[in-house]
Amino acid sequence: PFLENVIQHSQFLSGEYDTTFIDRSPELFVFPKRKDRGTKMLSYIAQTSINGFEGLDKKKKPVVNRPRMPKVKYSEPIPEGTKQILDKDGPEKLMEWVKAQNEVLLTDTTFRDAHQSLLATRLRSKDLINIAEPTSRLLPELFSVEMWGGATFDVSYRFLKEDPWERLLKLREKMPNVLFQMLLRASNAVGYKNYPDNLIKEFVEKSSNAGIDVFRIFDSLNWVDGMKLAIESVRENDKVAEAAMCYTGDILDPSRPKYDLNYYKNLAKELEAAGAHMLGIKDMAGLMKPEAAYQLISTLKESIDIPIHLHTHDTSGNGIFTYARAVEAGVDVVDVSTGTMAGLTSQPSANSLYYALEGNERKPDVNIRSYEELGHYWEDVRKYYFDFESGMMSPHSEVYEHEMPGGQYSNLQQQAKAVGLGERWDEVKTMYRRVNDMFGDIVKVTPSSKVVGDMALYMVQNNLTEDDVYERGESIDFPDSVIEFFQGYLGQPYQGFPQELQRIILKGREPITVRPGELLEPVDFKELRDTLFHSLDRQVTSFDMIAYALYPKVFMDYHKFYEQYGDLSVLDTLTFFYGMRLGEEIEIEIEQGKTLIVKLVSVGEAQIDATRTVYFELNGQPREVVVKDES
Ligand code: 3PY
Ligand code: ZN
Repeated sequence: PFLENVIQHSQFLSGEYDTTFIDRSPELFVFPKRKDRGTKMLSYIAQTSINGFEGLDKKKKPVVNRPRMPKVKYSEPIPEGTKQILDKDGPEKLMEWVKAQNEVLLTDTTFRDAHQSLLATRLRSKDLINIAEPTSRLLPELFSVEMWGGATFDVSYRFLKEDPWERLLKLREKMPNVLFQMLLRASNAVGYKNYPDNLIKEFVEKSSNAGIDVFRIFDSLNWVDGMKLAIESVRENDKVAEAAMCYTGDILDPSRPKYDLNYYKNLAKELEAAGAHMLGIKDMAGLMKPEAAYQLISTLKESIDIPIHLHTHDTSGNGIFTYARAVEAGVDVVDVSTGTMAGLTSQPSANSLYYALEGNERKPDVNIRSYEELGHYWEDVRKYYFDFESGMMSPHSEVYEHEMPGGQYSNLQQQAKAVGLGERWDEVKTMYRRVNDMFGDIVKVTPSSKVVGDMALYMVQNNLTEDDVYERGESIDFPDSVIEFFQGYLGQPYQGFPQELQRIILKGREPITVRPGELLEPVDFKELRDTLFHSLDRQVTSFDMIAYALYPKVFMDYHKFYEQYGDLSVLDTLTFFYGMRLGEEIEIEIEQGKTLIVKLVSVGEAQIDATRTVYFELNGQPREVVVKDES
């Protein structure tokens, strides 16, 4: 293609070119990509069939039936929903509408937090997109669907080799009626550290344009100064700013006075004054006991005017009871998940809440049959992801002791196993709480929860006690995340850092007390576009630029993978994770109306250089791929 391009160029043909020709005509040197999607796909399948999927133990491909699909009349128009209210009347009017509803409204988290908390965030776009339109037709009464943000963004690139922006655009197309909600870690965006202000603004603007309506904004230390920029950016885009306070401690426990009812009341007022359209209460670990929910929501209802949206995790098994009491106290919206993706570290079940509120005038206005039918789909799809289940089998009331967020539990457990502490997991959980107390009892949610987790692992691994840290701290190399936290790079904790420990950990480094965003250089998007244009060798989108600015290595690794194997989002989930069985035939719709039929015919013996030839049929034609057997 290169020669074709250049040779046909009239100037080239006329022989009048000089050495500046390339500089003046760069468009000729952007080569159209070869359309060898079949070959790339076969290489991926061969590689995965022989060597397994990175991070998963290699095992036989499970046999799972096709997921049951709900019956839906596709010929009818999609019913209107909350999205139409926002688009027509704006966020303030939408909030008035919310307050005027008598029934408690629901946010469905199945597309985000449920799988982040149960299945290590591994749900692939394909399995979400397949059920998007049925969901929008069957549950048009939802307040919102939480389907983006939190860990889904980087896990998409890092592990699933998918573009999260494409997920958002495709879901939006299929679900035009219900508000789309995302979790935004304020100045940490969808990452694990503070980013420059102009990157946060750009992220909010582009995600608004791509389809996000409600931004749940939280700071991992409940530091309002760290949230204002994100709140303002959302307001500038005429979207809903749901500023959230993270619930930690126990307002019912007089021995834990740091985070008492007054603390939350003042924080809620501050967030309202900072421009929140709606108050989120983010109970990320599921610590809010039923009576605490009643007292907190009742107090807030008297203290602020904006609607209140409650989020919890069902780890303790008390989630429905907590919601029932919150409903009694007047909460406006609660977060639930489809029954078959609910419970344990996920959200409480929508179905259970519906029945729990039978006879109550605030029972949610949803069609329970719809929820049951959608639940069949999820029950079946969940089987694809069995290897990512955390192994938690029953409610864990010990969450009230360790206070670990639902989304962190299985993650930290994996990290513990990876450093050889699998057998000492109970000790890690206990240490997590002890570290929290050493740190002055802090809010623990991404990324502050990661700092506590890193320190707990480090202390267990090195058999350190609190006394060791205070007595021998000068000679201890603390984890980087812990040092950065005590430097103030995640912001300022409520009532400050414990000074003695800060001194020991920083070893002479100066902590900052201002907003980290004030000190960070703005991202130079123009320069970034040029850099990316040269390394991607294709048009650069704003989405690529944001992703690269957030995590350069993760994005470039994703890009390299894409170049090597093509668009894998079209592959079915079991083949993506496990490859193919001998003799198996699959269909891959690589674009609408264009399907590859792939059969795995046989696998050759390993050669001296450990390579094997994998024999396929691609649309009936024999094809071979050589891969190295890494076993
Ligand atoms: C996230 O930030 O990903 C969370 O879900 C925190 O609870
Ligand atoms: Zn959550």
